[in-house]
Amino acid sequence: MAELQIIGGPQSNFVWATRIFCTEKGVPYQHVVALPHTPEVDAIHPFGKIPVMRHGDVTLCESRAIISYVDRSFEGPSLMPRDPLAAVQVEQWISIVCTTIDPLWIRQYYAAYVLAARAGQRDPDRARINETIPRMEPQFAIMDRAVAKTGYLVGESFTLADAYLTPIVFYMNSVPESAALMAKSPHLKAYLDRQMARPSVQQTKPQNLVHEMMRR
Ligand SMILES: N[C@@H](CCC(=O)N[C@@H](CS)C(=O)NCC(=O)O)C(=O)O
Repeated sequence: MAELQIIGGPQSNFVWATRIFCTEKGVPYQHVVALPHTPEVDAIHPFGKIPVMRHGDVTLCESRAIISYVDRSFEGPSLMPRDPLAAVQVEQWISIVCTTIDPLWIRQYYAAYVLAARAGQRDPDRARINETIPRMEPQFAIMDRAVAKTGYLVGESFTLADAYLTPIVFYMNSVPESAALMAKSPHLKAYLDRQMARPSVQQTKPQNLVHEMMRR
């Protein structure tokens, strides 16, 4: 069978979620490091976003489609529950993470750190952070409650919804203002500690994180 390639920078939370999934499923893959809007990515994603995937003649973009392809094409455990209601609850949380959590926590807030690190600046855009944190605070309370009961988003075990949320929460714990929100969210902090202990999460954890770059 052709080699599966997952293409994208390891720091991307969507690339990380995809790699967590492949690792949990036990599917071998080559991780090809490429940034958004580079030729190998633009050849597959019409808007140049990562991750993208290549498997023989098959190319795909968008993490959820890539994960679905891998899940349907390879043997191995799925991160989707068999129970129909639990399965759609996983889809519901993936959608919330992608359409509500990621845009504010990562694209708006954490991006202030990413942009500063890329520009070689020691300090992130303070106005952007000050505007964003008050809007994140109620969302932290909601996500704290969401994982309070079982330590997972759905049911009592790790699902694809957790593969999507874990990288984001990891980044939130790594920079000061969101780490302060994490300190006020004990269930979310315990959730992070639990998921970070998983071998699939450890094996795929990116190096060269922006908060480390900015401390240099
Ligand atoms: N819905 C996409 C989101 C992918 C995404 O936003 N990736 C980011 C990196 S984490 C990216 O490529 N950003 C570049 C851009 O938006 O132009 C997916 O699930 O794959």
